[in-house]
Amino acid sequence: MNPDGLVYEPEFIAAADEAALLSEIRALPLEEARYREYTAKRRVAIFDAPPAFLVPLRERLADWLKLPSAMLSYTLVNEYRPGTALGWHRDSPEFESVAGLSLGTACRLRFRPWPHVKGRNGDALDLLLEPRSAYIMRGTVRWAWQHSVPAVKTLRYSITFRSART
Ligand SMILES: O=C(O)CCC(=O)C(=O)O
Repeated sequence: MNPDGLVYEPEFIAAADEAALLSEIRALPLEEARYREYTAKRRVAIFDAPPAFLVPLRERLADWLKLPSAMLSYTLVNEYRPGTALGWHRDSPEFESVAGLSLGTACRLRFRPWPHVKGRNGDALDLLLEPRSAYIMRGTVRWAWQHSVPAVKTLRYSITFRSART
C-alpha cells in the first residue's frame, strides 16, 4: 500500500505528447545540479515561471492537485543520464505539494519512512514510474517519508512542479 499523499497515474499523457515534450526539453540549457559540496551528474533546468511549452502540463497537473495553476510556482526539469541516481531526500521545506511527470525510460521511485533508522532497509517501498506516467506527493509521503531514484540504464527525464508552503 502506498504511503498517504502518494498518487500514481499511468499514461497521464499520450506518446505523441511525450515526444513533443522531449524535443522541447532537448533544446533546454540543462545544467549539472549543484549541491553545497559537489556537482551532481543529474542535469536540471529550474524555472519560476514555466516556459510556454510546459504551461498546459502545469494546468493539467494543477487541476489534478485541485490547486490554481499559479500556485505551482516552481518548475524543475530533471535529466537522468545512464548511471545517474538521486539519493534519499525529502524535498525542501519551502515547498508543499509536488506533481511530476516521467519521460523516456521507466525508473523506480523508492520511499522509506523518515527519520530513517539505520539498518531498517526493509521498510522501503518501490513505485515503478513508467514513461508518460504522473505522480503526486503531498501530506504524509512528503513530510514523513524520504524518496530516492536509483540509477537508470537509459535516459530518463522528469518534469516536476511544486507549490510553495504557506
Ligand atoms: O525524477 C523524479 O521523478 C523525482 C524527482 C525528485 O525526487 C525531486 O525532484 O525531488
